[in-house]
Amino acid sequence: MAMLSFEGKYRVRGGTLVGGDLFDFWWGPFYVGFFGVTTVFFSLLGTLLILYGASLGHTWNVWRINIAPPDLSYGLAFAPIKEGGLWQAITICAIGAFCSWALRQVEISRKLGMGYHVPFAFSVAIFAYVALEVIRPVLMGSWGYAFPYGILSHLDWVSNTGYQYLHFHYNPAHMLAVSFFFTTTLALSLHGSLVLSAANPAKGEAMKTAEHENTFFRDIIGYSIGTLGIHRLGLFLALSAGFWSAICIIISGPFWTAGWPAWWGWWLNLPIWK
Ligand code: 07D
Ligand code: 07D
Ligand code: U10
Repeated sequence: MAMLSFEGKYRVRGGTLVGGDLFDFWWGPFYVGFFGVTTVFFSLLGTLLILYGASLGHTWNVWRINIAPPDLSYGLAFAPIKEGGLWQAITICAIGAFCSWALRQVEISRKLGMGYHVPFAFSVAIFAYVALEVIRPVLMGSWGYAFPYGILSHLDWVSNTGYQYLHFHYNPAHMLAVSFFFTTTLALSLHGSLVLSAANPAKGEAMKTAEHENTFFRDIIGYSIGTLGIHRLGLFLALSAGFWSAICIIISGPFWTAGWPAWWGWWLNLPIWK
């Protein structure tokens, strides 16, 4: 079915979580819905606040614009707008916008009668963000532990935070997250190249089938995970990468305060070495 006639069929009312029929319409290609309105509201307000924050700073160089969280001395209190309060307001807008976006994905999935895999997946990214900006700072008792909004300044934060634990690569959850990120790209390159090799043949040649794809992997490694299975695996790998990232930063500080190399002391202390 062509895209346009399909849209004509499915663009009917229903499936909304909030607001009933009120925002149940499309604006050009975009579904609006209650959460489309809240997305627009939070992202517009957040962007305006970032621009206001930039205007208070020393530079309009986009790489160097920086909106920092409050000083550690404010703890978990609200700070004056020019001393981190702006960062707090932007963070509320960001969480509002990300959650609205996820709920808009839920409404569109419901309209289409599809599973909630996409909003679930996006929620893991939101979890990683909330881990950095809310969960860890709250556990450590100050908003000052969160990362600042700025292209280069947020990189400085990652580097500084990493070196506070001497050698962040020794964080076991960071190891898991990094390995899952690497495996995700491996899986996507295997899948992308396999599908193209079968489904996009040279001119004049017949398109190959899923059987060819199965057989390729059976021949080369003795096992094929199957056409549905590779998508399940891909989703699992990518979500695990995000999940272990969130864990690796939540445990740094609240649950482990020494350098990460020292964590591996448990290995040296195993009774079998005595
Ligand atoms: C390709 C989808 C499109 C999205 C894009 C990002 C903005 C920010 C705002 C100036 C894959 C749009 C960018 C809206 C502009 C202001 C105030 C997604 C794609 C193109 N980072 N990070 C980048 C964010 C964190 C780290 C680039 C966001 C953590 C490192 C971009 C967040 C840590 C490096 C960016 C966030 C961290 C980057 C490219 C939120 C650990 C790089 C991103 C909300 C996760 C790379 C100069 C990309 C770079 C980079 C955005 C959080 C580490 C500016 C929105 C604190 C080490 N990050 N980041 O392609 O070149 O994502 O930096 O959590 O090397 Mg970052
Ligand atoms: C947080 C982004 C969420 C985004 C959302 C959406 C918009 C809209 C609009 C485009 C999580 C935003 C959308 C704004 C845009 C339009 C229209 C994703 C988030 C909700 N590290 N490290 C990680 C590696 C080192 C350190 C994660 C590798 C050093 C610290 C990942 C190496 C030191 C932290 C990772 C390496 C160090 C991390 C990041 C190599 C520094 C974290 C991915 C090869 C000296 C961070 C939760 C991630 C983390 C993190 C990889 C090196 C420190 C596993 C491969 C040794 C402090 N590192 N790292 O989390 O876990 O994405 O954050 O050397 O905090 Mg690391
Ligand atoms: C996949 C796939 C597959 C496909 C695919 C894909 C995965 C099966 C079949 C998809 C993949 C791709 C297309 C590949 C490329 C993708 C990437 C590399 C990922 C990264 C993507 C990007 C960088 C693009 C990002 C773009 C975005 C997010 C779009 C930006 C959107 C907007 C600007 C509008 C959003 C719309 C909203 C929020 C709702 C609708 C509302 C409006 C349009 C505005 C109208 C507003 C109102 C009616 C409300 C009024 C507003 C109010 C009240 C607020 C006012 C507030 C004030 C303060 C004034 O597997 O194979 O193929 O294709």
